[in-house]
Amino acid sequence: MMIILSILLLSLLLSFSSALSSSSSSSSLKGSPLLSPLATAQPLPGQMCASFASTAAPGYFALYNNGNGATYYYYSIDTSALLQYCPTGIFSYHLHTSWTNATASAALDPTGTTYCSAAATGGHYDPTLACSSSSQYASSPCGPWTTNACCTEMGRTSSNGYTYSCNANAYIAGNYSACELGDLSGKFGPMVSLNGLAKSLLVLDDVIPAHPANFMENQLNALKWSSLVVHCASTKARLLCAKFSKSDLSACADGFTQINSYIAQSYPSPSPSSSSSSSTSNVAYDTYANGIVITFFVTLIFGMGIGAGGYAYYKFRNTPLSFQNKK
Ligand SMILES: [Cu+2]
Repeated sequence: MMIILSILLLSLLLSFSSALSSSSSSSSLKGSPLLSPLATAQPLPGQMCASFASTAAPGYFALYNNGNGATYYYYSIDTSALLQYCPTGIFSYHLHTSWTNATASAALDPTGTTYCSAAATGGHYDPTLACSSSSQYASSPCGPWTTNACCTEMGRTSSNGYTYSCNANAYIAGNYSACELGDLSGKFGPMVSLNGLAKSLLVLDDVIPAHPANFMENQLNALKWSSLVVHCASTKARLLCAKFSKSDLSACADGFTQINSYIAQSYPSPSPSSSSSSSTSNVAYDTYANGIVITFFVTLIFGMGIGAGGYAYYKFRNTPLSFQNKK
């Protein structure tokens, strides 16, 4: 009997030591890949930045596509140099289809005829044919049509009784198809200059954004999106423009911090992609993993106890009565 108890005790000790080593190794394996994107400042695949740092209206427009269908925007632009050209201080802004400037990545263009012109930055990115008068397809054919503009062929022109009705209230309420994908001020409301600064009051959370696969840097072709153009809302004059970049993100660092903070607060559950996981979700993962390990070994020890009891009972039943009486 003493030999059996010694073997049981030894096996219990071995299972405890393996429990400790496996739980510590599992938590380190869980922790490191989830924490590494937070520890290093590597650009995330969906991050893009339109930097106005080189212009008289310095600032940035940060864009982050999370790869799961949502895109977030955050901007901050010193608008004091724009007010002389747009005294209302109210600006519209859009994703445009082109960026053909070889010498500049951004420009303040008071006449709107050089860097930000239609020839240089194209029209609004509009693959769903919402067709404002500034749509890329307001003047270009598409699909099977080769002569007339696509919006004309679709009957989406004012002369045909069509009204472009995109506005922020309707967009938030779910009327997504009313807006061109690139009409960001239509979706979220205009940029407003306060004391010479136009800044996001909130991170803008776009559920029907421009597709990242249709982004192309330095694009000459009018089918994709490449740039951000800021207009005076009352005159539509193209005052400020910049190309988006995937590689030069430094000007947008504060914007990405704001966006990451918003995502962590608004969507705290762990994401399938490790890139947007927060430290809170790591704690949840590790607690969950440790819970499984502890439950497993408690069950194992309980099962071994029942087994040992059953074996002792079996031995007792099968021991001759004469031996039992001697003990
Ligand atoms: Cu525009």
